[in-house]
Amino acid sequence: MEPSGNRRLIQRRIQHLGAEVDKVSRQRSLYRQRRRKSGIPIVALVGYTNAGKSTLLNALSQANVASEDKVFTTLDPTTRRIMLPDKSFVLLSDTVGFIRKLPPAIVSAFRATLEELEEADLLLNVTDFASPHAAEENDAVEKILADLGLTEKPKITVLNKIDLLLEKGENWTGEEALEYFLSNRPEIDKNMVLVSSAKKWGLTGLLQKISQTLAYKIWFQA
Ligand SMILES: Nc1nc2c(ncn2[C@@H]2O[C@H](COP(=O)(O)OP(=O)(O)O)[C@@H](O)[C@H]2O)c(=O)[nH]1
Ligand SMILES: [Mg+2]
Repeated sequence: MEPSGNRRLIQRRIQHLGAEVDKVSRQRSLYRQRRRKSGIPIVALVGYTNAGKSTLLNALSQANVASEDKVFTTLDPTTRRIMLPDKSFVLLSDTVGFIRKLPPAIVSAFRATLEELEEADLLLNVTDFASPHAAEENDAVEKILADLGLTEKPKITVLNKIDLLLEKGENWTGEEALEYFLSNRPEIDKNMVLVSSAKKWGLTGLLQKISQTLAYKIWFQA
């Protein structure tokens, strides 16, 4: 194909993508309104792409009766209503994964979806703890959160995929695995929660932490 024809094709493709982004933005803004109206605290999953955000969302909602509530699942496919151990509810919302270098053309579309994070009451920063690049990935996530003006949001660091860091061949239970890390990895502080979304380890601890953090926030705002 001659260059000009190619260019036209690309332009049309860009226009089409632009229209798609507008449509998605409108849809998201509708979801956002409905979520706000519900008055339920919003917890948003953030993190590097592939960290396990969607797996965690599914693991938490599978183990949770509240998430079967059809009204909420049809409200927004990326948001689930979850019951905390104190029997209160939160809306848990998935987001697109962050990556280090975004092409400028993608940034604006990406930002539009991330604007939703502004309304979140709490961020769960999901990290692939088994990744050899965990530190760089976390820096990239922190930088994007700073760019979005979200450094002041309450945040829990979720260290995911701990199952991949264990000796293979041994049959670990979730409790044994958590105990092992807490006694062998002094860098893990009390604002971090260890989980394996794949094995469903540490989920109750995470829900308790969410509950505590939200209670603390409400207490200080009152
Ligand atoms: N071994 C293991 N794999 C996991 C865990 N959590 C997620 N994964 C895998 O990591 C990959 C990325 O997960 P996904 O949830 O799509 O990541 P997202 O991009 O953050 O939404 C998938 O292949 C998951 O099955 C975990 O706790 N352990
Ligand atoms: Mg995902």
